[in-house]
Amino acid sequence: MTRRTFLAGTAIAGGAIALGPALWTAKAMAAEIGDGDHVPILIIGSGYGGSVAALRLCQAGKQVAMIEMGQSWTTAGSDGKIFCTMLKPDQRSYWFRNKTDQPVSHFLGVNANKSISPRSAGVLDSEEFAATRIYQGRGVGGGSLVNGGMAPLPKQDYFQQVLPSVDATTMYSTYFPRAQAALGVNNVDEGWFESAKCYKYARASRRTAEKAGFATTFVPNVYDFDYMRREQAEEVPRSALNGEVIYGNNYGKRSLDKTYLAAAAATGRLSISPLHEVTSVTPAANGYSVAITQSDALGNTLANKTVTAETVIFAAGSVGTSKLLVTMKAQGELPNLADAVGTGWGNNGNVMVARAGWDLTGALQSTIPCMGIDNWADAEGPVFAEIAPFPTSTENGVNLYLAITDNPNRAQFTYNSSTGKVDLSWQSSYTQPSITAAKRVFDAINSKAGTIYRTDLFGVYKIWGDDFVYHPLGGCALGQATDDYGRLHGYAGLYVMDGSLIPGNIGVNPLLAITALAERNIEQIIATDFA
Ligand code: FAE
Repeated sequence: MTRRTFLAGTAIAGGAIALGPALWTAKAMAAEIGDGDHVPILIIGSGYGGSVAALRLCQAGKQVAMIEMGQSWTTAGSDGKIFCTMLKPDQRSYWFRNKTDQPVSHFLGVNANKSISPRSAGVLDSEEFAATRIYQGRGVGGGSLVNGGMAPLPKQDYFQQVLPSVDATTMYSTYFPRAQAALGVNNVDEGWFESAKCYKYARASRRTAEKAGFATTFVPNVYDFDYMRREQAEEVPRSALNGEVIYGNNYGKRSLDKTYLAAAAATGRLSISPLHEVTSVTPAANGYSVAITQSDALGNTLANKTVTAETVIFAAGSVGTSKLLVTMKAQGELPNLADAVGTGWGNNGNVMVARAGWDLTGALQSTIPCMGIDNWADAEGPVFAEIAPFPTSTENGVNLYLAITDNPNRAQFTYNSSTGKVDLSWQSSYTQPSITAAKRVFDAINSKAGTIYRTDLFGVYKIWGDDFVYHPLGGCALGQATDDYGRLHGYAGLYVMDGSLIPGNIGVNPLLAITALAERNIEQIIATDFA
């Protein structure tokens, strides 16, 4: 067994992290769906919502077929690694692009994007809409493959405000702890953090934030902090300390393929079909007819398949699920879907910004953030700002932040019959409330620290990274487009189970909330609809 397959074998049993062979997952992927198949349960997408549903249904004795448009990410490239680094992006990095589309697109005002070839099914998609780009993971494991792994608990009163029909007390006593255990959420050793070379950047940002009177907080993560400690001690191959994250981590990260999906596959009841994209779902005599296109990694169509399923769970993410459902409704395939389908989309108030500090931030930076500035209690502009790395492997003095704000603006997905695509009504000006709130924090920090905003990272003379999103949420809000557990109105057997259920904002990085909400919903659905 190679190191990678060993690491890939981290699995969960009854909530606790255990180790097991990755062969389980590999076997699940070998049993891909065939044209004409009839399956009891089909799940579209293998991110957080889909993986939770798959595990709990498999554990309840159900046979589950999971369909994923991205790759399985189990085969090493010519460099012996599954994923490429951020400093040396190649065809594994982006979803069908000739050039990288980095969130931090410039350095010293010069466009830092690089050519990549051939165009292929890379792990990170930056999907373009009229006024924003939405970053999403593509592959078995969805966003867990590319994200920073930050897993903070939402503030309970804000959670209750966003999802009033959900009993927050039970969420915080039962489903959040269940999700944390199953995801392998852990905390950085605070003593180690204080002297860790790789977190010099976080300590520098903490110092300036605290000088300006802002509180900072450690943020839990799914990356194995003990592994990171050993990376720094040069005992194990480096990942977070080798510029790996948004194009995948080769080691250390407990992505879904190593947790929920490995455990689901271990039941023997899960099949996963990678590089299969669902294009339509329509009612049929024995449930729903699902059209699927199978492609190779270069995008060539290998097969068009039609299968039937008694139950279909949409877990294609906020964008993927919304796109499918608004298209099916507009084309008259699922006409009885609620009018709320496609509405209420938000960007979790995301905006990025950087300061040119005086403090050294370190040549060695962990790509995995572990600290945030918490100014959420500011009624005039709540902000939770992740202290982000900027790992260029040289000292660059950049203090980078991803601010999450309480932006009230919402957009709608609509099917455009002339292009055959789905549009999103988000406008550039909608990000202004996020900038205004973030300025309250970073103007104060700059003023106290005698520093300035960097204007060279998001374009030429551009301060705010305000035209892209890491945290798409909503489009199929719980209690509006669905009932209070994700059942789609108008169609028995159709469910939604992903970030599209959360209407636009959750106040912190969303992976834990998406996972816990899915745990809550699938438990109820199994108890009532599959009894
Ligand atoms: P998601 O994980 O996106 O999974 C949906 C899956 O469905 C994907 O694998 C798609 O490829 C697949 N799919 C879509 N359409 C189809 C189709 N038609 N047919 C078949 N498959 C399809 O959905 N969140 C945090 O909480 N902490 C972080 O530190 C963090 N960092 C991030 C960094 C980056 C660069 C990015 C892009 C995101 C980050 N996020 C973070 C956001 C987080 O990953 C995201 O909210 C969740 O992954 C969303 O989970 P879902 O289950 O909704």
